[in-house]
Amino acid sequence: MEVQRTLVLVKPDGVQRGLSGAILARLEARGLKLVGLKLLQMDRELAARHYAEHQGKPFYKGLVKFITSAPIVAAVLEGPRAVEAVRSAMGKTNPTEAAPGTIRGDLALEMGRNLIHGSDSPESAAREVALFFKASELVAWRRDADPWIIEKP
Ligand code: IDP
Ligand code: MG
Repeated sequence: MEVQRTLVLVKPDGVQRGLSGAILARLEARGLKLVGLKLLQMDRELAARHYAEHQGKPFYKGLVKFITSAPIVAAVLEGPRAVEAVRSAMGKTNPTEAAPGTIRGDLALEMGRNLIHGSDSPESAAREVALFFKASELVAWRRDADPWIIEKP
């Protein structure tokens, strides 16, 4: 199984609502391994680079205003097919369409307040991880529980 790294952001609504720990706990409990973690407030430049694919869309200005409005928690998670594992745990972009049991489906109501970002492909993940973390801030570590989570660690 392909081991991947993916970028997760607990967005400003998640931090302001005190849900950073609850959101990360769900991903950790699933078996994903933390290899990077920080609290920061995004500036407009970082927001523009992170959301470059959405520039020009009707929701773009509001999205940048929102994502820069308060601190976020940035995390890099590692595991087999981590990109897809995080995306499925997040649920659909529009929380009212996100399945119960997903982070958005359980904890959010609106598209513009959907709590979490997760990279949508391994290529996006590589680009996005590099936006938020220096190589020296990522920690490669051996987790003792790995054989109980991953068949061939
Ligand atoms: P994703 O976060 O599920 O990957 P994207 O389509 O990449 O969804 O959109 C990025 C973010 O932009 C969404 O998470 C959401 O916060 C916001 N967004 C996307 N579409 C809309 C919209 O139609 N209205 C308001 N906000 C939107
Ligand atoms: Mg996206």
